[in-house]
Amino acid sequence: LQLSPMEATAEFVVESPDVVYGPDAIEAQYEYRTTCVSREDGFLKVYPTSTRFTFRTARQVPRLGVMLVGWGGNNGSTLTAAVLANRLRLSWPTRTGRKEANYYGSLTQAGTVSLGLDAEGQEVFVPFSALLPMVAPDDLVFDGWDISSLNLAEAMRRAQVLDWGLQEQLWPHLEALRPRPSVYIPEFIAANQSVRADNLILGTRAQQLEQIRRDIRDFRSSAGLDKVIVLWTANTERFCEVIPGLNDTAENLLRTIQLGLEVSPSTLFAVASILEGCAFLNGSPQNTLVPGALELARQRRVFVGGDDFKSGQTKVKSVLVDFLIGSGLKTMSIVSYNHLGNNDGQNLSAPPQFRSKEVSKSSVVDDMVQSNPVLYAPGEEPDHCVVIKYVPYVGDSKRALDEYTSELMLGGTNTLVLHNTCEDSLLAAPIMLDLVLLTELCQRVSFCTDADPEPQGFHSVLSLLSFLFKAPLVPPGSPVVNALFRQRSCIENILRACVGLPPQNHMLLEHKME
Ligand code: NAI
Ligand code: DG6
Repeated sequence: LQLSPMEATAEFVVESPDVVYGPDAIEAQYEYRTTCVSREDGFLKVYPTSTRFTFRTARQVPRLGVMLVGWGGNNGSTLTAAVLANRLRLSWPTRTGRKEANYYGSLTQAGTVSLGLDAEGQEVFVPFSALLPMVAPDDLVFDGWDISSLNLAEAMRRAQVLDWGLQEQLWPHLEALRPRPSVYIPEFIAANQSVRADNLILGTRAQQLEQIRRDIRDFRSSAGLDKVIVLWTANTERFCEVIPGLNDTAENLLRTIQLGLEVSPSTLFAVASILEGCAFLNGSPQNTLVPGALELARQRRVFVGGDDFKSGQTKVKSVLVDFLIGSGLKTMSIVSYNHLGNNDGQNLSAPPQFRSKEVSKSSVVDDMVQSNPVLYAPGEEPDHCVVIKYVPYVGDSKRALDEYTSELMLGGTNTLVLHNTCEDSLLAAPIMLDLVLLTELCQRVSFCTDADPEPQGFHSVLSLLSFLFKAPLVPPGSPVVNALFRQRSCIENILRACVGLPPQNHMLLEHKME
């Protein structure tokens, strides 16, 4: 039997004097080579630079708990079901044959990286998850909150995402899981959501904050966890106004909560998580992480990430427009229609919630346009239109139709039309998984440079997660990258750096010589 390189081995060690595998940590010396550009006398001067980093990655993988806000929604119930189905190695009959549980759609679980060339000059691939010690998704422990009291089995049935044969097997395992009561402030989500709001934390904003914090502590201790990560996958809220004195600084935001002034439920959850030292990730488009929340995260050295899972249409857009503009074609119009019939679609049928989604879906080509001053004059950008309609019959099976029109040379026009149909939650769930696994890994990485030997972690705004978000949050002053494969390379190359491997350069010079 001829084993492919991937089948033969998934584990590897880096044999280098720059990499030390200690009992507690992997330590790698790494030369970060980049360039610095300066504008001098109307001329661009480019200076190659090099900085020596030491990366340290703790090897001990913790027992990790994940708390989902919106646990009983389509994404929340689907992710929980997916992990259980994998843990239990479930299979079930469908009209096209038996299916087995897997983690398709997850970068860490189903993606691979090339380690280099073997003696025959062929690339050797390993699973992404083999790059560094990561929590195994089957070992995750779930808990969470929902304004709807249905248990997770009933929530799975309401979502109508999974095949019946799988639902039946999962039912007894999910039935015992019941979302904790949550914070419902009707003006932040669509009025059509009020019918499911029967599981609520009452009291003042300050009391609600304290209850969420108690919930996190209770989960951590009752499940015997080392760490908890909180992920917002509840309904899209309307944007909240950023107002000086209200939510612009950590101090003002905490005072606002104490005084019971306006704060969104998602921001309350973010503040509670940060105060409990738990990373908080925002899977919806609204501006949960207001400046005050970002400052609090920085003060407490807690990771935050957002916004809005990048799952389907936007993911394709961040590849396609990169391809078009990267190839020198001038994209002039992008029109994206969606229709879907799940509860997310119903909530988005209200204008303020749609507006949040429209903003995050529309921002995703900015970096590609700005990267090409040959094609676009300053301030010039393609027309970009986003439409979302609620069509109950199609349920979670979202339809996305896109039209891209670009200018070719000599007055030509190129129009591309795409139609994508898929279960929205089956795209989102593996992304949620990657978010928590990568965030947890980043919590175990520290680094220092020769110039600054004091070990530090990544910035509290974890922009390494950009691959997984439509509107990536980045530290102040940092460029926002939307192009999908630049985002993927960022994750891959930083993880490679942690084991002393050079960035993936795709040059394959070995094969370009006689
Ligand atoms: P869903 O509507 O099925 O689930 C949301 C859940 O949140 C519901 O069970 C609802 O009762 C609950 N909820 C609402 N307000 C809450 C609160 N304050 N506290 C606790 N629970 C609350 O929606 P779905 O499909 O699961 O999507 C969840 C979020 O993820 C939405 O904001 C959606 O826009 C976003 N998203 C979804 C993507 C996908 O592909 N499915 C991709 C990108 C973002
Ligand atoms: C309508 O587009 C509903 C939305 O919640 C999307 O399904 C979700 O944001 C996924 O969007 P995309 O563009 O990543 O497929």
